Amino acid sequence: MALVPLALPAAAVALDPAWLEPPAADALLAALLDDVEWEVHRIRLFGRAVDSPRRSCWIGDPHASYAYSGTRFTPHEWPGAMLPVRARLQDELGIDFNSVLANLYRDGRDRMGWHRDNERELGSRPVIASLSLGARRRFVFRRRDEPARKHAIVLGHGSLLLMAGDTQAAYQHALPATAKPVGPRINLTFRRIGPEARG
Ligand SMILES: [Mn+2]
Repeated sequence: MALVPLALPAAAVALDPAWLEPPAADALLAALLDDVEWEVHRIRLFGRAVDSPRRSCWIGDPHASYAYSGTRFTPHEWPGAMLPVRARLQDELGIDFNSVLANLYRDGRDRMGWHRDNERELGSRPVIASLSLGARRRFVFRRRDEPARKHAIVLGHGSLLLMAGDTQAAYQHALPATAKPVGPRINLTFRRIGPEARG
């Protein structure tokens, strides 16, 4: 398969529904369920700190630290199972991703509300490569200047979603809860943290 651009005006989004073959995706999902230290992150919502409604882990090179709701996070070490994915992304996209926010949606109740991936360390036009493993879930975009119009896609096992250009500037995204009985989903969002965040 290959990355196919989505028709989202003012954004740069592309999807490869089968970036990883099912056996490779199965193996990576099983490894990461075991190997990642899944934590509850505190996030800011309307100015208040609340528990994020999913499990997460911040992973990256030692210098790729990250300020988040006033706290500076030192990244966890790369699990071995992620290294071939990082190398392949570098090879195919020419981007040296130095960090990953890994997210675990344990079942259909875990979710993420409307937000943008717009932390200052990412720069103004970040490239984010998002690999999905496990349960198929709906992922929704809405334009910030036209929030009533939503664009939903389905992110399945082994799919790769690329968000670049003005996607974060122009759109919010969300992963809604679902009442369907679904198993766990892991989402690896590869990012490049800029030098302004180092130190
Ligand atoms: Mn996000």
